[in-house]
Amino acid sequence: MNVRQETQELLGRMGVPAGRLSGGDLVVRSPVTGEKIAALKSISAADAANAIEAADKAFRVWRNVPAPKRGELVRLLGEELRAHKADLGRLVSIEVGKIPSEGLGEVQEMIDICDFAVGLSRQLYGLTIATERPGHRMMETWHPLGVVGVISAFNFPVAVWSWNAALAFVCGNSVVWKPSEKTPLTALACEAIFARAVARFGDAPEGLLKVLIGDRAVGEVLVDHPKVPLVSATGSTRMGRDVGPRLAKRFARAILELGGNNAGIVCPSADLDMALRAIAFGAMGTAGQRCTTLRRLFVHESVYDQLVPRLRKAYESVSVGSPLETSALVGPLIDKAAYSGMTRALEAAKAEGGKITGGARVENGHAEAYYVRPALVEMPKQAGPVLEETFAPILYVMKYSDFDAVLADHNAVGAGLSSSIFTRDLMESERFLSVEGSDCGIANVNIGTSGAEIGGAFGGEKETGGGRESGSDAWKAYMRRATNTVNYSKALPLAQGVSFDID
Ligand code: UN1
Repeated sequence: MNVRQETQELLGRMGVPAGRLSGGDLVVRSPVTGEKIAALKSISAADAANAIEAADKAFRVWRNVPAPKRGELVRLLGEELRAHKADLGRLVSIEVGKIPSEGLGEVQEMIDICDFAVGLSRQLYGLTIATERPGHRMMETWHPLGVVGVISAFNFPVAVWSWNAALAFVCGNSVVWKPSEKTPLTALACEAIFARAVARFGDAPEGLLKVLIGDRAVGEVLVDHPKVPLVSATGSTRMGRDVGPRLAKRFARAILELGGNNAGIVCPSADLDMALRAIAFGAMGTAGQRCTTLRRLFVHESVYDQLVPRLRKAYESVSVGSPLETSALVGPLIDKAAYSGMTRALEAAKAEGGKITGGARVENGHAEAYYVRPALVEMPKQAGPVLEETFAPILYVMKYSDFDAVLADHNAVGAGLSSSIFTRDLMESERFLSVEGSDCGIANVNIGTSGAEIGGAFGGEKETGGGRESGSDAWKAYMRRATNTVNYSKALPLAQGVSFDID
């Protein structure tokens, strides 16, 4: 099987010419085999700034297009994604190493957000508000914002872009996208697919979407550019600590979607068959490389000995292998650095008394591909690496006896993205969802931490960054709100009863 050739064919079918794939400085490898599949040219800082200027020009035209008409462009984007779902899903598998159903699932998530955004394009509502003054009317108007910068991570290389872009476009904005340097090919594919939608739409301004291929320096141009009023950045907490203050310094808005250290609690009344399946997908799916991956599991002492041996068995038997050639459930890690991070965390866990099942590297005949068996680590307590996010398939399991104590442990980490509880006891589930319960942006009952639908707002608290993307009213972050007070009377009453009468 020739991965490089297949990559070229897939990209060709989606509209990316082969000439763009070679001769550049940015080497792209497939984690499936470790082989080089492209070498793209990085954009210079000056050209990145020019791209932002072009996107700003496009914004000034696009903002005047009625929102439902803007929705039509996103509807066409959804159609093009449907038409190219198989190819783009396969390319996600090649570039990220996702198993086929997850590669396709990622594209489905893009289609779903397009559908959502089309409906939203007729629902960008503001309030009307009772005023204290006679003959006056007060209302809110939501206006387009400007150029929306999107910085995306390797693990959801296209879906996260689409959550931002689909909303940004219907909200009247243009988009400048800096994809992860580990996954620029899927970004080029999206650029080409979007260009098809634009061609069918007819009169969209040039520059509505700009893709900046390059490394951190290119991302910095986007973060620091005065014509970018909002940057939505997905990645590590370390990245967010850099990006957040830079945006704050110039009073730009940030949507930060950073690390997660997501936990599940299995209570005495839990349906253990269901919990087992949810835990397996949450912890081992996507080779542990979702920001919503289940990383910590608290199991009540009364069910620990029923559940954990079954989990161990699942870890021992899960299939690990090439997502392109086998039906394995666990594909490769993204690169060597991810593998080293996993090894380091497992060593640290061992030093803290952790008992490890799995975790070894799986040879697959490619020296530069990093396949591992997912690791289940039974820990005596929550300490050391359990408190950190390691972007790899490691699940730390701990025993608990007291519900209040486990809620405290649940929340005693830096990140606050996703969480779940398995219980049939209403008081436990409601307490978990209450203000004293999970402190995360996502709190679930009897389903796992990962695999959220686009209809809800996606994001988390604390070191996860506080941003919300995708559904619900997340669109409001992509627009600016004006409060309008209109006087249709002949008098000029001042608010709060103030008098200021000039002759
Ligand atoms: C991410 O890992 O950055 O909820 C996003 C989920 C997916 C998105 C994950 N819908 O797992």
